[in-house]
Amino acid sequence: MEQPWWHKSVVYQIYPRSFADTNGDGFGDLRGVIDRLDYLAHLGVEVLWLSPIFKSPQDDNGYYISDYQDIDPMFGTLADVDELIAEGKKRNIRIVMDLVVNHSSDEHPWFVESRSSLDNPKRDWYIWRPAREDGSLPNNWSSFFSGSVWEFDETTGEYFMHLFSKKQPDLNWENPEVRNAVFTMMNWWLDRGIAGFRMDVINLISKVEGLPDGEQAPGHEFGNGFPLTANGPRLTEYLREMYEAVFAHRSDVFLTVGECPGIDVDFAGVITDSENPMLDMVFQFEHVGIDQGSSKWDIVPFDLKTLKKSLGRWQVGLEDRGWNSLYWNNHDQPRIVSRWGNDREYRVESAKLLGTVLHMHRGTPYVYQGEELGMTNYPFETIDQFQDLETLNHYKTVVDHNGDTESALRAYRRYGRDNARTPMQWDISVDAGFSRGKPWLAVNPNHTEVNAAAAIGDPNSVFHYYRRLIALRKSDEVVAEGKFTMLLEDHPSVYAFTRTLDSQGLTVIANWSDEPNSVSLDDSALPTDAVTLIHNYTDAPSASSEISLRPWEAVVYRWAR
Ligand code: TEU
Ligand code: CA
Repeated sequence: MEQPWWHKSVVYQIYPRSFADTNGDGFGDLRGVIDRLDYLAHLGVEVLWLSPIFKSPQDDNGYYISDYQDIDPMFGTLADVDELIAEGKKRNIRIVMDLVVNHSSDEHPWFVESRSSLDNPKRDWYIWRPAREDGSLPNNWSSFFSGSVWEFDETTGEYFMHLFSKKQPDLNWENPEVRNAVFTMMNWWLDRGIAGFRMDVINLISKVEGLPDGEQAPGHEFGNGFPLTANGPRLTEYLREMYEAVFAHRSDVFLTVGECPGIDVDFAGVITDSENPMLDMVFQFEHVGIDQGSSKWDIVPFDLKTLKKSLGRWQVGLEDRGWNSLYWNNHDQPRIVSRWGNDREYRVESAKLLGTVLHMHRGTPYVYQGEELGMTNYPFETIDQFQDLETLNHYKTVVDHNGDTESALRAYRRYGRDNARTPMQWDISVDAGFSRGKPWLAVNPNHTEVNAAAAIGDPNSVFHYYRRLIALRKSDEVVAEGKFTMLLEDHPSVYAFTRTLDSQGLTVIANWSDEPNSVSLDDSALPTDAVTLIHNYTDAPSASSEISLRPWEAVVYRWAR
């Protein structure tokens, strides 16, 4: 059977606000993306996922849309999008849009109408409930961004639901008019020439029946509705309906990826099963939660064995059915080389190791802007340096409850989303060539060392290493399709696995550590006549039963039997 094109492609995520600013207002724009297409083509990526560029009051930086069929003036115009699509096509780069339809902005005309009266025809387009009989909130769920999911609206005396901020009211997918409006809008975009959608929190669109209270930990003001309402009862029905209404009758040029926090591997297999099409792949969060506790701000030490267990289970679980996205970074996660690598002495080596491990898995890899340069977390110190509403809302609740602001700050420095959102580092000039105005968020001072111009000029840079990884997926069938087998599961600091396809095989060995390590592998895991395919030091250890690895050394061998 012929495999879909995106088995061999790498997706590059652009956070347009922070990518390249061409008019000096301090915000990146579409013209900036168009100007950098040659850079992206040089890297070898074939799909660009743009974080939302639609009209938005920008409360959650665009994840909060007031017109799905227009572009926010901050980013440009529809004509710019058309030009981006056309210029992309010339370079074999497809454009994928971010579809944010679990919720809209509270300034979307749909919501403005919905809140205007109890009998407005759009009333039922959102999730409205009266207070409970005792006057309490309709249920006890907490929002992702602190506080209750319910916001009281004076006009009609009822509450509306918002799983995220109160400016992000949830759409009521139970209403077929809502679904039709969304599908019509999706078709409009595809007809315009975009190549698919990344679907924001798509597994939250079907809410649990009756909206029952969630479990409430002692001393907590709210309960946790998330496990109840993620992957809800009508999700597969809605996704099938979407597939039929939008994708079924188009030729195979698009890509659909569902952002699905809290999904498990079996259900991911169901919704990405090509026999019963819904989505092409999921973007799941299990592996990026392993160093966080019950809240994302609880710091848990990183444990490589836990990471192997998680990624390994997803590799095996989707072996026969379904498909997964592979990523370390996005606009919501801290920079991977700071999180799980060593962003000081071994920044380059560990960034390459992380790229090797990820790109040699089975699935579709995602590169988040700047990851290909080994960009690091920002040296945040004080709360006024942060801009993300998630961080600021959380800080406010800590202060209101006389909590420990120092430990909260420690968590924001480590996991805060602003780490991923500092401007792209293009060159050594002031503000890294991102903007000639004042950037909306400070540029990392290390841009004098870590920047695209320097990386392109250095054949040993992280950039050129990523180029080679991306090219390998295209040229090597085993990278794209091979079966995954974990090796050395219990080793605390070496990540190793094989990929096999018929008589061909790859062996990946990565020393995830500041210390040297040596491992022994038998002939079935690594034949001694294997040759090196890619490695992150200038020379590589030759294949043998005993391999010694330097700090953060990663090597991939190729062999045939
Ligand atoms: O994120 C949804 C999501 O999975 C959250 O748990 C996310 O990890 C959040 O950042 C918590 O730290 C999506 C978008 O990627 C995010 O940027 C938006 O803020 C959110 O939806 C609401 O649209
Ligand atoms: Ca701009």
